[in-house]
Amino acid sequence: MKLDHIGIAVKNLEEAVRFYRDVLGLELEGIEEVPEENVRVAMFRVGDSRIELLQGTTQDSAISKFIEKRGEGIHHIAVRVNDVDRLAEVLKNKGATLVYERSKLVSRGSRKINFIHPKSTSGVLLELVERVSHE
Ligand code: CMX
Repeated sequence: MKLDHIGIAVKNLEEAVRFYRDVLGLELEGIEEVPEENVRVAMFRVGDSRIELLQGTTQDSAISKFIEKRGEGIHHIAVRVNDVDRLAEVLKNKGATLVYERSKLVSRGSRKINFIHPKSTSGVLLELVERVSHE
């Protein structure tokens, strides 16, 4: 596993981008909407890893609910894996609670994701990300 990114829940993406890009000086890779997860995200490169800012686009989005309960802040840590479905099966067999029964294909098919519930990980939502190659 490699650290893919750290996800930060924000109320206002544009405002947060101004801080991370213009004040901190991080390189903005892009801003995109991820409708499968009801979020808009901004991705910044930090060395070999990234920081992802997420704003919910609906009231029932996981990000909106998180901010309502806990305020802005670190929402998840994402690790890159080779085969998210196979790993999810292995982890389930070892007693971990996965959030999705099946992984989700997001960002126009470029990423397959699933999450390990914070109750399995001592309180941290852990995202598993497989980068899908279309070669
Ligand atoms: N980190 C740590 N703990 C969290 C958490 C988070 N992100 N979200 C919820 N929790 C905790 C709550 O504090 C609560 O703890 P207590 O029981 O001790 O109070 C417990 O988990 C249950 O909280 P909840 O508000 O009832 O939350 P839900 O069970 O409704 O939802 C979760 C939690 C993880 C299943 C939901 O957020 C989810 O489905 N997440 C996966 C999808 C997602 O996060 N998408 C956004 C990111 C998309 C992307 O990266 O592209």
